[in-house]
Amino acid sequence: MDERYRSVAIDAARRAGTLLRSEAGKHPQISFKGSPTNLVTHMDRRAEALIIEAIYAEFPTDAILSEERGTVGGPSSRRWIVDPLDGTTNYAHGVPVFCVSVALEVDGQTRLGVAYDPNLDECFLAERGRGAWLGGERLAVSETPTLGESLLATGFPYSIREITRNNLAEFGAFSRRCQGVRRMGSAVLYFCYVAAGRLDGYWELRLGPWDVAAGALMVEEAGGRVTNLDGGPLDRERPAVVASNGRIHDEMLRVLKEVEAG
Ligand code: 2AM
Ligand code: CA
Repeated sequence: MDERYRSVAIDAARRAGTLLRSEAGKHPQISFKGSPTNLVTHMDRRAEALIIEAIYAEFPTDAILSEERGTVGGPSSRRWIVDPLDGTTNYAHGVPVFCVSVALEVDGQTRLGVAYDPNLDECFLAERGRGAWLGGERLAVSETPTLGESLLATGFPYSIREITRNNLAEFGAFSRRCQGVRRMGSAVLYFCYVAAGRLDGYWELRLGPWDVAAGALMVEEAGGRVTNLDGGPLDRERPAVVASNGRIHDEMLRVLKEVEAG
């Protein structure tokens, strides 16, 4: 991947994250996207504008898919996928667990992923075929061999109040079988933590493409495995995901199957 793509992605994610952090805790203006649990703040939009402008300044003919604006520009073989603020609910409540995610797809394949956590000043980078990195350190998934010894994470869909398959049964089943299930509120950071070996696995039933693009590459490049709930490839538009160190993956899939079967 050309050096320029990497530096634009890192620079845009870092600048947006720094902006978010500098405004954090200052009573954000909150509005709702279709349901009372799906929040957006004016800061999601300010961070998004900064990233889109940074990409367009360098690559004016590229397409961009970003969470709040949808698709802009293109068509082009290059598509940037942006979540300007992953962890909006945390942000709106003043909890310092959120990040910025920028990925680049070429001909439908993710090539580059950056996730920046401004609270810990951690910038995660993955490039297809070149590994996943945190600063100068190459990331590798954990070697935890069994579900019983593992630490997992998950999240719940915004439609939790309306739908029956809302992940609460799965949450219970995994909680009884592993060392703990964390629920931090940022999908992108879960992927990064699986890549870094901090978590052994992560699953979630309903995400957007911007929650997954950079993170899934991060886990794969760190030697882990990312699939849908059946063990197959991700649905790119409406992904349901299981991401793990690989070793506990089949056990995780089996638990999901058992819960689905009732
Ligand atoms: P967000 O903060 O960018 O909205 C919570 O488990 C995590 O999953 C957050 O990263 C949140 O992203 C995302 N998320 C939760 N429900 C979602 C849904 N229905 N569609 C897309 N992303 C979702
Ligand atoms: Ca978001």
